[in-house]
This record gives sequence, C-alpha cells and structure tokens, in this order.
Amino acid sequence: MPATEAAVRFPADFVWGASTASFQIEGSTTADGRGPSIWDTFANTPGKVLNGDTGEPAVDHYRRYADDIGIMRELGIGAYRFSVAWPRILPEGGGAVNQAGLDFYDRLLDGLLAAGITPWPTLYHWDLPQALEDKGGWPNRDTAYRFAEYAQVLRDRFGDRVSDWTTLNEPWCAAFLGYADGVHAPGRREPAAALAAAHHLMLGHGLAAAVLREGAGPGGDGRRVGLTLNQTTVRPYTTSPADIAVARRADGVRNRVFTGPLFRGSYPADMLEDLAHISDFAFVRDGDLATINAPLDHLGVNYYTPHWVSATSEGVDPSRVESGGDSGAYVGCDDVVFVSQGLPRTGIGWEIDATGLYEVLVRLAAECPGVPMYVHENGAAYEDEVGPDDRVRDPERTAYIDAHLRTVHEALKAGVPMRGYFVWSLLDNFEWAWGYSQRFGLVHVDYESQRRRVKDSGRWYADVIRRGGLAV
Ligand code: GBH
Repeated sequence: MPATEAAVRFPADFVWGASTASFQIEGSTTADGRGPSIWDTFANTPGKVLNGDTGEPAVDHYRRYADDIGIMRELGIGAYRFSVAWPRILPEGGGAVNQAGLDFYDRLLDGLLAAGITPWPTLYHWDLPQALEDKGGWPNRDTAYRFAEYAQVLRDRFGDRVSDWTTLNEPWCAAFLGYADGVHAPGRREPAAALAAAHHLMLGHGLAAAVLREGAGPGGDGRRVGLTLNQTTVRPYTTSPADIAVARRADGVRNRVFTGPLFRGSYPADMLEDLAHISDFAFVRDGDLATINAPLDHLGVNYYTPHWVSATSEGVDPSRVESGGDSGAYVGCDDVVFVSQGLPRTGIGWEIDATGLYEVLVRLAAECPGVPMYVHENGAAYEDEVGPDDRVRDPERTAYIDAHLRTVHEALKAGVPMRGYFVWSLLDNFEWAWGYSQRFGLVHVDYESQRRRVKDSGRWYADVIRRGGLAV
C-alpha cells in the first residue's frame, strides 16, 4: 500500500531503476585476469582526463558490490542497470574466456535476484578490450563479430537468470566522442572512421541481439533484447530556412544515422548526401541493414540536455554562442553554431530543459510503434558536499529528476509506451573525461574512505518508488 497518495501516479508495473556502468564504478582493473580496455589506456594518458583521474579505484564496486546491493534494497530500487566489462570476460577481446570475470557477474546477479532486484545488464558501455582497438577498434568490421561472440559467452552463462538484455549503451558517444571528437577513448579524431565505427557498432548490436535471443524459451518468450540510444533534440535557433537546414543536417548525424538503419533498414538519403565529402559508406555490406533492422523488444533512451543550432553567429547574443560541449562530435557540422537558451544549468554545465525529453520520447515512439520504452539514464551532476550533520543536501538533483519524471508521465498520457525510468546514477562515479569531479549519484561516495551516504535525492527517490509516483 502506498504510504500516501501520489498526485502524479505511474502504472503499478512501472519499473523504477538506477543505472551504473562497469568502468565508472568497478575499479580492480587488473584483478582476476581482467585485460586492459581503451578507457584504461586513455585515462592513463596524461591530459586526457581531468586531474589525471583513472579507473582506479573508482568506487571499488568490484569488491563492495554486496554493500551496493544492500543500499538498493534499502531504497526499494526495483531494477538495476549495470554493464559487463568485456575485458573481464575476454581479456584479449576474443579467444580465451576468463572464468574469474564471469564469476564476478555471477555473484552480482545472484545477489540482485536474492534481493528481489531485476538485473538489466548492458553488454557494452564503452570499455572495448584494448586488444581489439589495437586491431583497429570499431572502425574495423571484425569488432562487430567479436562482439557477437562475447554476447554468446554471456548468454550461455547468464541466460537462465537475465530476461532484459541491452546490447549497446549510446553508440553515438562510442562512435563520435571516441573516434571523431577524441574527447572519449580511444581519443581518435577521424571523422570517416567514426562513421564506420557507428555502422559496426550497430551491426554488432544486430548480430548480438540475434545471438542473445537464441535458445530462449518456447516462442522466444522470457528473453527481451534492446539497446540504449542517446538521442537528443537538435532545434533550429530561429525559423529561418538556413537555421532549419543546419538543424536537419545536425539531426542527421546525431540521431537519424542510428534510427534510419534501426527502424527503416536504410540510411537517410539527405544524410548520405550531406556526408558524401567525408565518407562513401562503402563499409555497408549486403545484409547489414537487415541485421540492424531486426525488431527490438525494448528501447532505452538516455537524455540529459537538448541542443539548439544556428547557421550563423550573426544576430546571436555572444554569451549564447557555445564553444566546446558535444559540437566537435557532429561530423560534417564544423560550420554549425551551437547556441544556448540561457536556461539554468546543472553543475556540469548542461542546460536543464525537460521538454527535450518529451520530444525525444514522442518521436521515437512514432518510429517504433508498440515497442516498450524505458528512460535508461537521466540525472544531474553537482559538486555535492557532506554537511556537518552527515547529510548531503542536493535539492537541485531532486528537482531535476522530478521535472523529468513529470515529462515521462506526460509522454505516457500521450500514448508513449513508457515502461520504466532509471536514474543516472546509483552512485557517484568516474564521469569519463571529467574524472571524479562531477557527482551524479543518488548515493554520495567519499573517495578517500569509499563510505557511501544516501543523499537527500536518494531518500526522495525511495519515497517516489514507495508511492508509485510524485507526491505533489
Ligand atoms: C551518459 O553519457 C553515459 O551513458 C554515462 O556513462 C555518463 O556517465 C552519463 O551519461 C553522464 O554523462 O554539449 O555540453 O551540452 C552522456 C553523454 C555527454 C551526451 C554530454 C550529452 C551534452 C553536453 N553526454 N552531452 S553539452
């Protein structure tokens, strides 16, 4: 029974979750036979990650996973989205399987199930085995086949206990932040290779999805496979034809480069034309698009902030012209001006605008009618501090999550099949190029002692879960 009535109520079977990712929390990067990943190499290269932070010791989750399960149980979290570190399972990317790596996820899964928490593993959250990058990484087609082999190892070991599988987290980041902008591992700045990487990631998704479904119960029931996209709105700054044209172009390389193959089995013609001077897309082989276009059982959406673009900085308030951000990852968009709206920002500098989430959800629902959808990540980073009374007061994070949950509810009312919401993140953790400087957790981690403290937002989220919605 709900403690109190919820003013904004979600369906009784709505999934309330929290997310993490292997490299961001585990630490123990050389323990029990784990091989190096591209993020180990990248973070250990001076100048790549803020303050020289690395994946060690992260939040020591590899050793403290049982405590972390206990915290989730205490908060009433129903589903835990985590990722499996490929280099723990296949230290060389392929070939010999490392049993000790499998054993860790075995313990984690059993602990989650015993605590009544549904596991939502993701196969790839950016920690590619370095051995595969040494052979060319995602721009090399062979990586997609190695990914499918890895999927088979996980299916054979965990298929009895995992129903909800996710192949990739945010292929856009893996391809374009990693291979075009270079702000993420492996730090390459090769626009044509980034387009090939995007294709091979999606090919890997399609091949792995087929493998994961194999051997499921009669009719394939009980095993669901999807992927997680981080689509975002790319809005024209004004209604001028020039602004509308750059928004279409940027939307192509940010969003439709994935949804075209995934939902229609083809790349958008205008995008191919826009990018013709960068790539001829000769990496697309017969059958690839059909492999990628196979139906999904669920779709995960990660959302943080929208983008506004202009064809010119003329007439734009100079304080609204953005430099940096994600703009370097928009292949073929060097001339596009990214513009801010002057809205409040989270601690990491991203503008807060939940209407962008609504647009993303409605658009995706129209592209894959009837496919159950989940927000797989949403949350806000701040430099939280522990108060003298041991509390972490983070009302901004609570407000951010509250606003975005209202948006999810609006989308539900508009007929979008929203089935769940996962906060990014359960724990403060390694925020990629930002190192440990930005805290996204519902749970504060003291990086000296590794002590965990549930933040005010975590207690608030526990209350939302108990109520099945928002109190006011
Ligand atoms: C996700 O990436 C990741 O899946 C997760 O691992 C990560 O910790 C989490 O989100 C928080 O970053 O152009 O300046 O407005 C998110 C990748 C990077 C995409 C920032 C949106 C907006 C920055 N995001 N980007 S800006």
